[in-house]
Amino acid sequence: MKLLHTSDIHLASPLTSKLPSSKVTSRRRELFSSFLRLTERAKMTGASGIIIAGDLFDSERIRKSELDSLFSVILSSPEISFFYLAGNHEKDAVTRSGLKADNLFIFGEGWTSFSFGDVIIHGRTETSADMFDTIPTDKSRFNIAVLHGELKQRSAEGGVIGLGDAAGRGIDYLALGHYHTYSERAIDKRGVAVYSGSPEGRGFDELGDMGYSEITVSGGEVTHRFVSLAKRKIHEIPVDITGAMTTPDIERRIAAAVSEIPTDDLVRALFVGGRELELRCDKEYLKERFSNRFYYFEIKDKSGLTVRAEDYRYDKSLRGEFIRMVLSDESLSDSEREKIIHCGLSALSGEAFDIGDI
Ligand SMILES: [Mn+2]
Repeated sequence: MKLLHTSDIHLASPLTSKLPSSKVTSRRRELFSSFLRLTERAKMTGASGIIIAGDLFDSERIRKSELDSLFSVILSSPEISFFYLAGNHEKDAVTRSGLKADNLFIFGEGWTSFSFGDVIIHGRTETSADMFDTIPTDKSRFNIAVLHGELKQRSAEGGVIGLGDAAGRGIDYLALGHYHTYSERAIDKRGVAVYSGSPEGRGFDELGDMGYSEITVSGGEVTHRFVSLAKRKIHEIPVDITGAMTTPDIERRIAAAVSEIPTDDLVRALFVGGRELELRCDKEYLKERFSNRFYYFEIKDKSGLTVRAEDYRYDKSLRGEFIRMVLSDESLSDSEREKIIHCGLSALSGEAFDIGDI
Protein backbone atom coordinates (compact mmCIF):
# COMPACT_ATOMS: atom_id res chain seq x y z
CA MET A 1 0.00 0.00 0.00
CA LYS A 2 1.20 3.47 -0.88
CA LEU A 3 0.43 6.83 0.75
CA LEU A 4 1.67 10.24 -0.34
CA HIS A 5 2.59 12.77 2.36
CA THR A 6 2.42 16.48 1.56
CA SER A 7 2.14 19.73 3.55
CA ASP A 8 2.50 23.50 3.34
CA ILE A 9 1.05 23.99 -0.13
CA HIS A 10 -0.18 27.43 1.02
CA LEU A 11 -2.97 27.59 -1.56
CA ALA A 12 -4.23 31.10 -2.30
CA SER A 13 -0.99 32.61 -0.99
CA PRO A 14 -0.85 36.29 -2.05
CA LEU A 15 2.81 35.84 -3.15
CA THR A 16 3.08 39.63 -3.53
CA SER A 17 6.04 39.93 -1.13
CA LYS A 18 7.85 37.10 -2.89
CA LEU A 19 7.42 37.74 -6.61
CA PRO A 20 6.79 40.72 -8.94
CA SER A 21 3.13 41.38 -9.73
CA SER A 22 3.55 40.12 -13.31
CA LYS A 23 4.17 36.58 -12.02
CA VAL A 24 1.80 36.46 -9.06
CA THR A 25 -1.36 35.33 -10.86
CA SER A 26 0.27 32.55 -12.85
CA ARG A 27 2.23 31.27 -9.83
CA ARG A 28 -0.93 31.25 -7.72
CA ARG A 29 -2.57 29.12 -10.37
CA GLU A 30 0.48 26.85 -10.41
CA LEU A 31 0.31 26.42 -6.61
CA PHE A 32 -3.22 25.14 -7.01
CA SER A 33 -2.20 22.90 -9.87
CA SER A 34 0.46 21.35 -7.61
CA PHE A 35 -2.36 19.89 -5.51
CA LEU A 36 -4.03 18.65 -8.65
CA ARG A 37 -0.76 17.15 -9.94
CA LEU A 38 -0.14 15.44 -6.60
CA THR A 39 -3.59 13.85 -6.83
CA GLU A 40 -2.86 12.76 -10.43
CA ARG A 41 0.49 11.34 -9.26
CA ALA A 42 -1.32 9.35 -6.56
CA LYS A 43 -3.65 7.87 -9.18
CA MET A 44 -0.82 7.11 -11.61
CA THR A 45 1.35 5.40 -9.01
CA GLY A 46 -1.46 3.45 -7.39
CA ALA A 47 -1.32 5.32 -4.06
CA SER A 48 -4.53 4.97 -2.11
CA GLY A 49 -4.21 7.96 0.20
CA ILE A 50 -2.80 11.47 0.54
CA ILE A 51 -1.84 12.82 3.95
CA ILE A 52 -1.94 16.63 4.15
CA ALA A 53 0.02 17.71 7.25
CA GLY A 54 -1.23 21.28 7.56
CA ASP A 55 -1.03 24.69 5.89
CA LEU A 56 -3.00 23.53 2.88
CA PHE A 57 -4.20 27.14 2.60
CA ASP A 58 -2.17 30.24 3.33
CA SER A 59 -4.70 31.94 5.59
CA GLU A 60 -8.07 31.61 7.31
CA ARG A 61 -9.65 33.89 4.71
CA ILE A 62 -10.40 31.43 1.94
CA ARG A 63 -12.64 32.43 -0.96
CA LYS A 64 -15.60 30.21 -1.74
CA SER A 65 -14.23 29.69 -5.27
CA GLU A 66 -10.92 28.41 -3.82
CA LEU A 67 -12.70 25.97 -1.49
CA ASP A 68 -14.90 24.83 -4.37
CA SER A 69 -11.81 24.16 -6.53
CA LEU A 70 -10.25 22.11 -3.73
CA PHE A 71 -13.39 20.08 -3.15
CA SER A 72 -13.90 19.45 -6.85
CA VAL A 73 -10.48 17.74 -6.95
CA ILE A 74 -11.31 15.68 -3.85
CA LEU A 75 -14.79 14.74 -5.05
CA SER A 76 -13.54 13.75 -8.49
CA SER A 77 -10.95 11.40 -6.95
CA PRO A 78 -13.06 8.89 -5.00
CA GLU A 79 -10.31 6.24 -5.25
CA ILE A 80 -8.00 8.45 -3.15
CA SER A 81 -8.58 9.01 0.58
CA PHE A 82 -7.47 12.45 1.80
CA PHE A 83 -6.32 12.71 5.43
CA TYR A 84 -6.29 16.36 6.33
CA LEU A 85 -4.74 18.12 9.32
CA ALA A 86 -5.29 21.87 9.72
CA GLY A 87 -2.13 23.98 10.05
CA ASN A 88 -1.43 27.22 11.90
CA HIS A 89 -2.11 29.24 8.73
CA GLU A 90 -5.64 28.18 7.74
CA LYS A 91 -6.58 26.99 11.26
CA ASP A 92 -10.10 25.49 11.15
CA ALA A 93 -11.21 27.41 8.03
CA VAL A 94 -11.61 24.28 5.88
CA THR A 95 -13.43 22.41 8.64
CA ARG A 96 -15.69 25.42 9.38
CA SER A 97 -16.73 25.67 5.71
CA GLY A 98 -19.01 22.70 6.33
CA LEU A 99 -18.02 21.16 3.00
CA LYS A 100 -17.78 17.39 3.22
CA ALA A 101 -16.64 14.48 1.09
CA ASP A 102 -16.82 10.74 1.77
CA ASN A 103 -13.11 10.41 0.95
CA LEU A 104 -12.00 13.34 3.16
CA PHE A 105 -10.93 12.48 6.72
CA ILE A 106 -10.23 15.39 9.04
CA PHE A 107 -8.20 15.20 12.26
CA GLY A 108 -9.60 16.96 15.34
CA GLU A 109 -7.92 18.93 18.14
CA GLY A 110 -7.13 15.76 20.11
CA TRP A 111 -5.92 12.40 18.75
CA THR A 112 -8.17 11.26 15.93
CA SER A 113 -7.39 7.83 14.44
CA PHE A 114 -8.40 6.32 11.12
CA SER A 115 -7.84 2.67 10.32
CA PHE A 116 -6.75 2.46 6.69
CA GLY A 117 -5.69 -0.85 5.17
CA ASP A 118 -2.62 -2.09 7.01
CA VAL A 119 -2.10 1.12 8.95
CA ILE A 120 -3.68 3.33 11.58
CA ILE A 121 -3.28 7.04 10.96
CA HIS A 122 -3.36 9.22 14.08
CA GLY A 123 -3.42 13.01 14.00
CA ARG A 124 -4.24 16.07 16.11
CA THR A 125 -4.14 19.82 15.47
CA GLU A 126 -3.22 20.83 19.04
CA THR A 127 0.11 20.00 20.62
CA SER A 128 0.84 19.64 24.34
CA ALA A 129 3.69 18.51 26.57
CA ASP A 130 2.10 15.13 27.30
CA MET A 131 0.36 14.46 23.96
CA PHE A 132 2.36 11.34 23.10
CA ASP A 133 1.30 9.72 26.41
CA THR A 134 -2.18 9.31 24.98
CA ILE A 135 -1.51 8.43 21.33
CA PRO A 136 -3.62 5.30 20.71
CA THR A 137 -1.05 3.35 18.70
CA ASP A 138 -1.45 -0.40 18.23
CA LYS A 139 2.09 -1.80 18.30
CA SER A 140 0.96 -4.92 16.45
CA ARG A 141 0.03 -2.79 13.43
CA PHE A 142 1.71 0.00 11.45
CA ASN A 143 1.16 3.45 12.89
CA ILE A 144 1.46 6.78 11.12
CA ALA A 145 1.16 9.98 13.19
CA VAL A 146 0.37 13.37 11.63
CA LEU A 147 1.30 16.67 13.33
CA HIS A 148 2.04 20.26 12.36
CA GLY A 149 4.76 22.27 14.06
CA GLU A 150 8.46 22.50 14.83
CA LEU A 151 10.41 19.46 15.86
CA LYS A 152 12.34 19.80 19.11
CA GLN A 153 13.38 17.38 21.83
CA ARG A 154 10.34 17.95 24.09
CA SER A 155 6.72 18.60 23.12
CA ALA A 156 4.88 21.74 24.16
CA GLU A 157 1.74 23.72 23.39
CA GLY A 158 1.71 25.98 20.35
CA GLY A 159 3.08 23.55 17.79
CA VAL A 160 6.17 22.08 19.43
CA ILE A 161 6.68 18.39 18.70
CA GLY A 162 9.10 16.45 20.88
CA LEU A 163 11.16 13.88 19.03
CA GLY A 164 12.23 12.43 22.39
CA ASP A 165 8.59 12.14 23.50
CA ALA A 166 7.62 10.37 20.28
CA ALA A 167 10.18 7.59 20.91
CA GLY A 168 8.98 4.20 22.10
CA ARG A 169 5.33 4.79 21.16
CA GLY A 170 5.18 2.42 18.20
CA ILE A 171 5.15 5.17 15.59
CA ASP A 172 6.50 3.95 12.24
CA TYR A 173 6.25 7.24 10.39
CA LEU A 174 5.62 10.72 11.76
CA ALA A 175 4.21 12.86 8.93
CA LEU A 176 5.07 16.46 9.71
CA GLY A 177 4.19 19.83 8.27
CA HIS A 178 5.42 23.39 8.94
CA TYR A 179 8.89 23.51 7.39
CA HIS A 180 8.92 23.96 3.64
CA THR A 181 11.83 21.77 2.64
CA TYR A 182 12.14 18.00 2.93
CA SER A 183 14.02 16.58 5.90
CA GLU A 184 13.95 13.46 8.04
CA ARG A 185 15.17 12.27 11.45
CA ALA A 186 15.02 8.96 13.24
CA ILE A 187 12.60 8.79 16.18
CA ASP A 188 13.81 5.47 17.60
CA LYS A 189 14.72 2.04 16.20
CA ARG A 190 11.26 1.72 14.73
CA GLY A 191 10.20 5.08 13.39
CA VAL A 192 11.20 8.13 11.41
CA ALA A 193 9.95 11.74 11.48
CA VAL A 194 9.64 13.35 8.04
CA TYR A 195 8.89 16.87 6.84
CA SER A 196 7.60 16.46 3.29
CA GLY A 197 8.16 20.15 2.53
CA SER A 198 6.01 22.11 0.09
CA PRO A 199 5.41 20.67 -3.38
CA GLU A 200 6.20 24.00 -5.07
CA GLY A 201 8.50 26.83 -3.94
CA ARG A 202 6.96 30.27 -3.49
CA GLY A 203 9.99 32.59 -3.40
CA PHE A 204 13.75 32.89 -3.12
CA ASP A 205 13.61 31.65 0.47
CA GLU A 206 12.44 28.25 -0.88
CA LEU A 207 15.18 27.02 -3.15
CA GLY A 208 15.89 23.78 -4.94
CA ASP A 209 13.96 20.59 -5.43
CA MET A 210 10.53 20.32 -3.84
CA GLY A 211 8.02 17.51 -3.84
CA TYR A 212 6.43 15.04 -1.46
CA SER A 213 7.22 11.92 0.53
CA GLU A 214 6.00 8.57 -0.77
CA ILE A 215 5.26 6.06 2.00
CA THR A 216 5.15 2.37 1.12
CA VAL A 217 3.77 -0.28 3.47
CA SER A 218 4.86 -3.63 2.12
CA GLY A 219 6.67 -6.83 3.13
CA GLY A 220 6.18 -6.16 6.81
CA GLU A 221 7.83 -2.75 6.82
CA VAL A 222 7.19 0.92 6.22
CA THR A 223 9.61 2.67 3.85
CA HIS A 224 9.59 6.13 2.34
CA ARG A 225 11.36 8.28 -0.22
CA PHE A 226 11.37 11.88 -1.40
CA VAL A 227 9.84 12.40 -4.84
CA SER A 228 10.20 15.62 -6.84
CA LEU A 229 7.00 17.32 -8.02
CA ALA A 230 7.68 21.06 -8.45
CA LYS A 231 6.76 22.45 -11.86
CA ARG A 232 9.43 25.13 -11.49
CA LYS A 233 12.50 25.17 -9.29
CA ILE A 234 13.84 28.32 -7.71
CA HIS A 235 17.59 28.97 -7.94
CA GLU A 236 19.89 31.49 -6.33
CA ILE A 237 23.16 31.31 -8.24
CA PRO A 238 26.28 33.10 -6.96
CA VAL A 239 28.07 35.03 -9.72
CA ASP A 240 31.53 36.25 -8.73
CA ILE A 241 32.04 39.66 -10.32
CA THR A 242 35.58 40.16 -8.98
CA GLY A 243 37.70 41.87 -11.61
CA ALA A 244 34.83 42.44 -14.07
CA MET A 245 35.05 45.85 -15.74
CA THR A 246 32.10 45.94 -18.14
CA THR A 247 28.50 44.80 -18.54
CA PRO A 248 29.48 42.20 -21.21
CA ASP A 249 32.06 40.77 -18.76
CA ILE A 250 29.32 40.20 -16.25
CA GLU A 251 26.89 38.98 -18.89
CA ARG A 252 29.38 36.22 -19.80
CA ARG A 253 29.80 35.23 -16.15
CA ILE A 254 26.04 35.02 -15.59
CA ALA A 255 25.60 33.02 -18.80
CA ALA A 256 28.21 30.50 -17.64
CA ALA A 257 26.68 30.22 -14.16
CA VAL A 258 23.11 29.58 -15.37
CA SER A 259 23.87 27.46 -18.43
CA GLU A 260 22.47 24.24 -16.94
CA ILE A 261 19.26 25.71 -15.53
CA PRO A 262 15.98 24.84 -17.32
CA THR A 263 14.19 27.80 -18.90
CA ASP A 264 10.98 27.08 -16.91
CA ASP A 265 12.69 27.99 -13.63
CA LEU A 266 13.02 31.10 -11.48
CA VAL A 267 16.57 32.38 -11.23
CA ARG A 268 18.31 34.94 -9.07
CA ALA A 269 21.89 35.88 -9.94
CA LEU A 270 23.56 36.76 -6.66
CA PHE A 271 26.54 39.04 -7.30
CA VAL A 272 29.38 38.23 -4.90
CA GLY A 273 33.07 39.05 -4.69
CA GLY A 274 34.82 42.40 -5.00
CA ARG A 275 33.32 45.00 -7.32
CA GLU A 276 35.83 47.18 -9.18
CA LEU A 277 35.47 50.88 -8.60
CA GLU A 278 35.57 51.44 -12.37
CA LEU A 279 32.85 48.89 -13.13
CA ARG A 280 29.89 50.28 -15.00
CA CYS A 281 27.25 47.59 -14.90
CA ASP A 282 23.87 48.00 -16.60
CA LYS A 283 21.73 45.77 -14.42
CA GLU A 284 18.53 46.69 -16.25
CA TYR A 285 20.02 45.46 -19.52
CA LEU A 286 21.18 42.20 -17.85
CA LYS A 287 17.79 41.66 -16.25
CA GLU A 288 16.06 42.07 -19.59
CA ARG A 289 18.61 39.91 -21.37
CA PHE A 290 18.09 36.91 -19.02
CA SER A 291 14.38 37.47 -18.42
CA ASN A 292 13.90 36.41 -22.02
CA ARG A 293 15.53 33.12 -21.26
CA PHE A 294 13.90 32.12 -17.94
CA TYR A 295 10.37 32.19 -16.55
CA TYR A 296 11.70 34.80 -14.13
CA PHE A 297 15.11 36.35 -13.60
CA GLU A 298 16.42 38.88 -11.10
CA ILE A 299 19.73 40.21 -9.81
CA LYS A 300 20.71 40.70 -6.18
CA ASP A 301 23.99 42.45 -5.54
CA LYS A 302 25.95 41.33 -2.48
CA SER A 303 29.36 42.23 -3.84
CA GLY A 304 31.63 44.59 -1.93
CA LEU A 305 33.51 47.49 -3.46
CA THR A 306 37.20 46.78 -4.10
CA VAL A 307 39.40 49.78 -3.44
CA ARG A 308 43.13 49.12 -3.30
CA ALA A 309 44.94 51.79 -1.31
CA GLU A 310 48.18 51.15 -3.26
CA ASP A 311 46.45 52.17 -6.52
CA TYR A 312 46.01 55.65 -5.10
CA ARG A 313 49.25 56.04 -3.17
CA TYR A 314 50.82 58.33 -5.78
CA ASP A 315 47.61 59.81 -7.13
CA LYS A 316 47.97 63.55 -6.54
CA SER A 317 44.50 64.42 -7.77
CA LEU A 318 41.62 65.35 -5.51
CA ARG A 319 40.28 61.87 -6.13
CA GLY A 320 43.47 60.21 -4.81
CA GLU A 321 43.53 62.50 -1.81
CA PHE A 322 39.87 61.72 -1.09
CA ILE A 323 40.31 57.93 -1.29
CA ARG A 324 43.43 57.97 0.88
CA MET A 325 41.55 59.99 3.47
CA VAL A 326 38.56 57.66 3.61
CA LEU A 327 40.67 54.48 3.64
CA SER A 328 42.74 55.73 6.54
CA ASP A 329 39.77 56.74 8.70
CA GLU A 330 39.62 53.94 11.26
CA SER A 331 36.31 55.12 12.71
CA LEU A 332 34.49 53.93 9.56
CA SER A 333 33.13 50.43 8.94
CA ASP A 334 33.82 48.76 5.57
CA SER A 335 30.28 49.40 4.36
CA GLU A 336 30.40 53.05 5.45
CA ARG A 337 33.72 53.45 3.66
CA GLU A 338 32.24 51.90 0.54
CA LYS A 339 29.24 54.23 0.56
CA ILE A 340 31.37 57.33 1.15
CA ILE A 341 33.85 56.44 -1.61
CA HIS A 342 31.10 55.63 -4.05
CA CYS A 343 29.22 58.83 -3.22
CA GLY A 344 32.33 61.02 -3.27
CA LEU A 345 33.64 59.68 -6.58
CA SER A 346 30.23 60.09 -8.20
CA ALA A 347 30.17 63.70 -7.00
CA LEU A 348 33.70 64.29 -8.29
CA SER A 349 32.85 62.90 -11.70
CA GLY A 350 29.60 64.86 -11.82
CA GLU A 351 27.40 61.74 -11.95
CA ALA A 352 24.08 61.48 -10.22
CA PHE A 353 24.34 59.12 -7.29
CA ASP A 354 21.58 57.12 -5.70
CA ILE A 355 22.57 56.18 -2.16
CA GLY A 356 20.06 53.35 -2.11
CA ASP A 357 21.55 51.61 -5.12
CA ILE A 358 24.69 50.02 -3.69
MN1 LIG B 1 2.83 26.07 9.41
